[in-house]
Amino acid sequence: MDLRNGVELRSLGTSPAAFKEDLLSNLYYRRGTTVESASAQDAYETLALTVRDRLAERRARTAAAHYAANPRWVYYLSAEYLLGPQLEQNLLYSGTAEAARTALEACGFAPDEIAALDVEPGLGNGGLGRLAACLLDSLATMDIPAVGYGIRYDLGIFKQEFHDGRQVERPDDWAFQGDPWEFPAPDDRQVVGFYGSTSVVGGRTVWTPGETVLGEPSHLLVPGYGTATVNIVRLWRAQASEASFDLTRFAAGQYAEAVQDAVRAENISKVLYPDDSTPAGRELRLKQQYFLVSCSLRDIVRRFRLRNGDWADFASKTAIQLNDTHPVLAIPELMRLLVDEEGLDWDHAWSLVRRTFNYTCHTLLPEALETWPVDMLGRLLPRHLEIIYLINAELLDEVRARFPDDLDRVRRMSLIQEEPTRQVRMANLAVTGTTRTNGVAALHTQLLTSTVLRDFHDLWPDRFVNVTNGVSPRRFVRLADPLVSALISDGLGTDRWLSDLSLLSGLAPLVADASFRSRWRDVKRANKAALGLGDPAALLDVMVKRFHEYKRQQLKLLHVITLYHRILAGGYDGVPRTVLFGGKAAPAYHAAKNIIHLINAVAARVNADPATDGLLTVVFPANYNITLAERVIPAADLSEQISMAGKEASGTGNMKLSLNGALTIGTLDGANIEIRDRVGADNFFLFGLNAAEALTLRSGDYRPRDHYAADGELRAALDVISAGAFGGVGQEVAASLLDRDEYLTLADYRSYVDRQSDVDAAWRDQERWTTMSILNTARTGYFSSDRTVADYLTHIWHASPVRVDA
Ligand code: F58
Repeated sequence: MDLRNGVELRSLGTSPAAFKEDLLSNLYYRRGTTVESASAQDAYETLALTVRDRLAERRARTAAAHYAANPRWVYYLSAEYLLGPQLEQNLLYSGTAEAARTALEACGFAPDEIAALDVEPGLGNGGLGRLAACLLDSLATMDIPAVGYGIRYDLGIFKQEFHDGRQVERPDDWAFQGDPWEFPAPDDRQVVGFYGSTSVVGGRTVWTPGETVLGEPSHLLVPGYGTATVNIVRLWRAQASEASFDLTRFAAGQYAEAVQDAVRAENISKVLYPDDSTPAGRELRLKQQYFLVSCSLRDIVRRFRLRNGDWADFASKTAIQLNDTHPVLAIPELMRLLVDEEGLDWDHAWSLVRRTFNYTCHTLLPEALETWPVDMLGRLLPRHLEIIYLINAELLDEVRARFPDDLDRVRRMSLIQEEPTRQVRMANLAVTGTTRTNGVAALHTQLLTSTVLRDFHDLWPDRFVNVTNGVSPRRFVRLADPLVSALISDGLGTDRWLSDLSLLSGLAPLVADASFRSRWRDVKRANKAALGLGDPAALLDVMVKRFHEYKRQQLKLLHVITLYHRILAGGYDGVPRTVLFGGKAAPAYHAAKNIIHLINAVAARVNADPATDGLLTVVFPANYNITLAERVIPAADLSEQISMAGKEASGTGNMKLSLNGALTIGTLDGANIEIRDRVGADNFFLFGLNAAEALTLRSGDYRPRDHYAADGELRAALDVISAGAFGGVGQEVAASLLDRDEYLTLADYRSYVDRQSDVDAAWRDQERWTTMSILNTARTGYFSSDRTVADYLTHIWHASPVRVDA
């Protein structure tokens, strides 16, 4: 295939000399400067361009190969992507890391200083957004034709600062200098409607929006590892249409009024919502969701039409994954496009819609299941509400036919909640309008089908499947931990494990090799030293994740205070520890912010007390993000996965840490169960109630004060907090634990603290610990996102790879 219209283009070399030549040429022609006068920013941007060009060439070949194949596409719709820093990834995937370093040094630039200018696009809150990024990485690595669709927020997840120990949120203006990785695609812009009214013209419903906004796309490259495939993630940014600028008002000197409509339009993609598990009743968020869905579906249809003419083929060419309920308006939107705009009959359209979409659920918290006020949705999207009512009528007919006389079931399953206020239930719509609904870990799927989505499971058991989460071994082992990666490759005699993580099992026999164990220990030690927090000889005990009461950072803190008390009492027999916390709390989540504040207060006290010297240090670096995760995870010895059983859908930090050789202390929750099954009960510190026990306790007469009364160490820890030793915030936290303890922290305290003594015992025997650590890595190859994608392909997407010639 001739991609270059007969023109012989120079191929972009990856040797240091070729790289340097292009670097200098780009500096000159694209930045208009020279080595002598270039700033660090010039050097960074030029480096980015030089790397990007090499991937752009692969991208062009990928697009051509995909066009020729006319395959079934996988489209991932997600309101969030936590992509992580792009430079290091693109250097690795383009095979130019070494050449770039050599070339930069030859030009007199400091590679590390330049790499530090790479800003991560923080377009997500946490696990859900990072999972989306890992799946895109694996789709490209596995040569699956795929596009990720999302929103190009001007402001990503807020930057966290601590002021007197309190979390303060600062805007994350991540692209303030322009993002060198971004490819604008203005030709593919879309017009999105809101508000207005519907009418019937010639038998077809017509929606006449009252307001329109432009969606401007740009994309980032998503290279595969060890393959020529480069996919894209296309992000939409809201732009005011020309008509929204009011020239009459401007002429009259009303400058603010002249642009107010334009400002309102552009607010749609202004900021990522930082809420965690609280349904945001904000119209702007609903607008964001529809904006994403409307732009993306029109783009998908445009792409379908490039090679296909018959709507009957749409579902066989298109698999759209809905990442949680945020893009679920895609279901009524595709119905609208097919029925109102394309003139398909309802039943044909519904069959295509159902065969196109699938839905991933990421929660078990009933309060996190999205609902939207019927009034608001009907005002913003009048036609979509009509369509939702039509879908609901068919759903409820089916429920009544299957379960006659079960009125309560009909009420529960309806897409519309009636009491106490009328709301559209997005999860119900998602299950109804898709072929498959998946949970993200075995326990999660089992609990989904037996609790929150039980009625739907009764009606359509075959719609439900489990797809356990996974993480990218490229990002979270190779890039995060180059030292352990080199050791693994050395031990296995190959680096093929990077695209076939099951090969890690070959490390297991090496636990018998004393020199391998000693090198493993040295790597861990070096990673801790590089992190620079606490003594590298101490056990690094890590709890990194969003702050939420169900995740129980407060339990970890009670343990810290207990250790502190033991030290003060003299005769402390635990091992030296550095306890590291990392994570953000939603700005409006008062209780979670209190816990952050309290941790900082305890850390200040513990660290300032000479009694703890060499025994206990508490660190809490601010602004945990992918960049920081890549430094913390390879250094960790102990991974804290201590949520109340039955609450964490899966977790992915648990996988990243175990894969990097940290041992887990955890409950039987989420994917912890599957991790423990694989690494073996002897290599995992289990504690606490299981999901069934937790449920029973919570639904009975749970009395946290009984635990307080019965356990001297727990009492002592809560007493100092209650007494205000760490400020008023501690009193609030203690009161909430003693009076409610919604997440059974006190019930699990003794089991947790005792299990931590087993951790100490294991750590004291460094040979034993190292063996356990290596076995964690050797046995967790299953948690590669490549395996996750393989599962989605088999059970849900049914799409095949398209190879791009190297
Ligand atoms: C997480 N959800 C789950 N939500 O909590 C975690 O167990 C799971 O491993 C992960 O998804 C991936 O499946 C999560 O991260 C969010 O970030 C919400 C996004 C929308 C706003 C509210 C928070």
